[in-house]
Amino acid sequence: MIPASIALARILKQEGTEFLFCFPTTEIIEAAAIEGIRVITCRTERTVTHMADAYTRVHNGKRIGVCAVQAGPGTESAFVGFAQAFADSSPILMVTDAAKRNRVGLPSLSDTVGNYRGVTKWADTINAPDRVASMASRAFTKLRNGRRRPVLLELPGDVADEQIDETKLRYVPARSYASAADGKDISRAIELLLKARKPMFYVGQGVLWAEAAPELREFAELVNVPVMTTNLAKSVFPEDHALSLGSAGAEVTGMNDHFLRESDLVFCLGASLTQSLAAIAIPRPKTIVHCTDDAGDLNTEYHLTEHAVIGDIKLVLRQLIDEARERGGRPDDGAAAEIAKLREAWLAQWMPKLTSDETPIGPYRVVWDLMNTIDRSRAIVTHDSGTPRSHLTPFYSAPLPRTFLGWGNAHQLGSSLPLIMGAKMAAPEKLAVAFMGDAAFGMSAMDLETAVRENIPVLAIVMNNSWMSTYSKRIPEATKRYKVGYMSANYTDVARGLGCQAERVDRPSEIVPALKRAIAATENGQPAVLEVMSKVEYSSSRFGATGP
Ligand SMILES: Cc1ncc(C[n+]2csc(CCOP(=O)(O)OP(=O)(O)O)c2C)c(N)n1
Ligand SMILES: [Mg+2]
Repeated sequence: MIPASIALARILKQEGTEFLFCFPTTEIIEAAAIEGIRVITCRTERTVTHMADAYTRVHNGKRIGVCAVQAGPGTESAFVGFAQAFADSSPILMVTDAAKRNRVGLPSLSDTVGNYRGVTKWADTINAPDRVASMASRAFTKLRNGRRRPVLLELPGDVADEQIDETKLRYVPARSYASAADGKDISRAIELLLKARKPMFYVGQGVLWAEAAPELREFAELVNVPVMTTNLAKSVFPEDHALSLGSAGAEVTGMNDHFLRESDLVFCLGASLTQSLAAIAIPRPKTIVHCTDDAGDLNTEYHLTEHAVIGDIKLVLRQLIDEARERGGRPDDGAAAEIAKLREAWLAQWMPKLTSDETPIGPYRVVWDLMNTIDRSRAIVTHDSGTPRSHLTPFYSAPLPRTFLGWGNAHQLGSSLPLIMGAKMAAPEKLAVAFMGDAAFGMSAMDLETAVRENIPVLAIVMNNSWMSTYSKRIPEATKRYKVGYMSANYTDVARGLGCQAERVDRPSEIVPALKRAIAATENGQPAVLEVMSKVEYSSSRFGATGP
């Protein structure tokens, strides 16, 4: 006989759980430790959920990030991370406790399941020990199939302690299933593509989750169509490829702006077409072909979608390739040459900022130096909210899938540090970099201590402009009278106090050497912080016609 909590921990192991991201306490923490799952304690529940989120993303959902916090204060504090994982469609699992059976429904207790309904695909209570296996199976089936979204399971303390017969505990890990599309829909999609005057691909993160980057590339090259990705999908198509238009969220590359305006057909692959800071709106009128695995995405942001293809995007891409090849592909209409010219003109316009020697240091110079110093094919780089996202995402060129972590339909300030920590847990061999502002740092920096304690050697680049520059223009009176948005500290001292290697740089010439020392520290197992004394930089690569 074994307690129900041990049974659940064994099931988690069968589902491939290596780590339990947690803040004490709830019964599954002790059970997981007994069963040999490494338990990682963070400083806040928000970090717990963000780490699980990025861990899942980097594994493309093949391994699920699992977290555990206490019901009540813990689940209320973890809500932030769930809201973000839900908005970005990232499947994570939370296991928490709940009221004992003889106290269910009392008004003093928080209704976790009720509160989490809006940020989970499924939230429920394991209310009897013999339901552990069936409810865990249902949870992992939902996490691995259909729309990817978080799940919460409550394991109340009294249920957790009840004994079950382990010989009767049979568990088969949940797998995912994929269906191809209707052949008629594929034919029509290719017909529209082949007769378009100037088509473009609008690629969403579904292609990343389906691990369909090779098929995407094959299709783009076969039909000679330029490829735009959303920020969430950034890195799924090599951004140094001749057909790459780069990414487009709130900020847009010059190439994307041009094609979004000029194209007659926007052919969407693995995108929900949600408009947000992480995914740009499509200017209308325009013909839209929408390939998604979720029919619920259709005619949501855009009504009058011309045509849709419903199916798993990896299988759909293969069907599209076969159909297009049968029809002889699509001739080269000079798209690559046009993109090259547009890229050159756009970069020429930004090069003075990207290579600026000014002080305080301009953020674009940091982006440029970072890009040209690190081995981007062996890194994962992510941005925070605010102007760091604006400065980094359009210009950073990501060469391989998941070398960049775009996020942010809910764009929680301060997420980049816990996200990059979770990413590093999933891919310890990669250099893991978060690019963040000073206000963002204030929201999550205490978890650098977690990074030090748990040996998660990430690098945080903190742009210290002593300001929430994002909003300073919108609150001039509040700023003048009450200094709203102004904040100042020595973050290098803070980071050193938490056990990191840390340096503050004032001059542009110091960036690269300091970056190299920080990277060396991470390679020796120590988390690092590079604090850049930076100017407030308002300009960003936004365009009226295609901006949010
Ligand atoms: C939790 C949360 N609260 C508020 C916001 C709104 N917000 C977005 S950016 C920002 C200020 C960012 O300041 P900082 O990190 O210093 O970056 P900067 O814009 O100065 O480069 C705020 C308050 C948010 N995204 N998340
Ligand atoms: Mg700032």
